[in-house]
Amino acid sequence: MYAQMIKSEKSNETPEELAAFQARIDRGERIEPKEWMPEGYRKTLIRQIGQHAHSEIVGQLPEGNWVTRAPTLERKAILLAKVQDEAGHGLYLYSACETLGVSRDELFEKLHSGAMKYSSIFNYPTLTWADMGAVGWLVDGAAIMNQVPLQRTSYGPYARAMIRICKEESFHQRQGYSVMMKMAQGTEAQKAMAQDALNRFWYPALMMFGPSDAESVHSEQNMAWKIKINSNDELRQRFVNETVPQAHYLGLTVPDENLKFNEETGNWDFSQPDWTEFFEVLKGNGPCNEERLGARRKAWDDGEWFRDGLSAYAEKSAARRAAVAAE
Ligand code: BYC
Repeated sequence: MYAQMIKSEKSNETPEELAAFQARIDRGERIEPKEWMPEGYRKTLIRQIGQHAHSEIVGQLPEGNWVTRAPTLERKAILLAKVQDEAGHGLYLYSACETLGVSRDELFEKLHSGAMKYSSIFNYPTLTWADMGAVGWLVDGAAIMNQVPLQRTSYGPYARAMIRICKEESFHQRQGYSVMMKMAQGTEAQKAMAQDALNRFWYPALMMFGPSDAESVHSEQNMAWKIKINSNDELRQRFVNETVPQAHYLGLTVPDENLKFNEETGNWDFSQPDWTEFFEVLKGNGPCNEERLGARRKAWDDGEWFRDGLSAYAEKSAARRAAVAAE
């Protein structure tokens, strides 16, 4: 019903309404679900929040891969908690997305058909235990860099979901760094595994921030609407500045020959990732795209009996309540 309400307002967008909406954003006001919003704002939020929710759910897969093979009971318990947190993040974000008039079933259908994306990073494999360290340290580290500013995003439900998500992501980043520390201070073989994980995850982590500002399609409008607070390149640079000293502290080498501290700018100069590879991954041609989507489609199909059971129970209960009310 809410979706219909929004759609019926869509054709009547006037320049005055759009200007008034922009003025609210510029004053730093939060936009809440039942308030008027331009159709473009609603659509881009569904795209970004939906993609983010899918990333959390698909992001469980590469880590779930290591739950049964964690080296100690303690590491296993920590990893399990982290993977469960990701499911929770997905649920907050799907709920935030639903307030925009799209159903969860529609979002899943779009994920399964390939019409909606999830973060490129999850199309890379996790080959060794050290990858659990690299994912926590670099992938969650990049996610936090992107998501902390999103706590101030203009759409209320998204901004509020981000507050809790960011707290949990900090724990995830710490657990990753702790795994890396243990490996980096271990035997030569363990240190080599940690270095190998850094080598494989460094550039895919840089890709998480999206294409360069010059190639970004949505940045300008999304920044004007405060759906996005910082540009892709800005956040990527911040991530490199924070992460390089952490790699040095571990005694590991960032796999970039051009990495150099720039005294003038105060930033680390670094090499760009291979953007051709990035766009290929987005098109579905990454190393694990098929496996990841296959796992999600299978989970959906395998869960059909359970969803049917829930709906049948809900229908029966509603009918019983109606019968009681009619007596
Ligand atoms: N992967 O105009 P642009 C996590 C697409 S992980 C896939 O710059 P925008 C987690 C983009 O969608 C992180 N696609 O886009 C961590 C657009 O294509 P469409 C999840 C990407 O939206 C550990 C096109 O490229 N976080 O949470 O302004 C464990 C042009 O890009 C990527 C979020 O999603 C990518 N890396 O900026 C578990 C944060 N980059 O849609 C989970 C919220 C770009 O027009 N999202 N594209 O077909 C954002 O902040 C922004 O959406 C992005 C991209 C910075 C990602």
